Amino acid sequence: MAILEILEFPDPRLRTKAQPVTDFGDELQQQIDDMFQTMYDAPGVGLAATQVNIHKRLFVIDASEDKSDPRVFVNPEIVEKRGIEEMEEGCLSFPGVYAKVQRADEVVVKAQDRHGNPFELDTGDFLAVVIQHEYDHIEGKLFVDYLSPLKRNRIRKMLEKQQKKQSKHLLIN
Ligand code: GNR
Ligand code: NI
Repeated sequence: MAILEILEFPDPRLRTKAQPVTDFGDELQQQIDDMFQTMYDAPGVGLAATQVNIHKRLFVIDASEDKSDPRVFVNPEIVEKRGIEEMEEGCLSFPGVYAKVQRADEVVVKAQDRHGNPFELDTGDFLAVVIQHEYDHIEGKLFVDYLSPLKRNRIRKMLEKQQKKQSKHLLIN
C-alpha cells in the first residue's frame, strides 16, 4: 500500500479524460487499495483516479461518518438524475477552497465493482453529490467549472501562490 501524490489545480493533467478499465488484474487491485489509503489519509470522502494521475475511469468513495462504507466505482455511468440541490463542496485538488455548487440530488449510477461485476445504485443526499463530483473528475471536469471565470481565476491565483510557497520550502531542504 502507498499514499499517492494528489494533483492540485491548475495542473493540466486534471483535465485528462480517463479511459475505460478493461483489465481487473493485480495492477488495478493495487491502485484501488492505494487510492483508499490516499483518500483516508488526506482525509477526503472521495478520490478519483485522475487526481492521482491514473487516467482510468474509476473512483473510490466513503461518505459515511465513521469511515465504514468503502465503495469502488469502475467504468461508472450516471444513467438518471433527479431534482436539484446546492451544497458547499471541497476538493482534495483545491486545498482550502470551498464553494457552493448546484447538482442533482438523486442519481442512478451503473458501474462495476473492483472485480468487474456490474451493479446499479439509486441514491441521494451527500453520496449522490460526491458521485457526481467524482464522475466529473474522470471526465476532466472540476467543481470550479461551475463558478464564474472571475471566481475561478481568484482560486487559481490563490493556489498558485500557495504552491510556489510550498516549492520554496522544499528547495531549502
Ligand atoms: O473530500 C471531499 N469532500 C467533498 C465535499 C463536498 C462535495 C464533494 C466532496 S469530494 C472531496 C474529495 C475530492 O476531492 N474528491 O474528488
Ligand atoms: Ni475532487
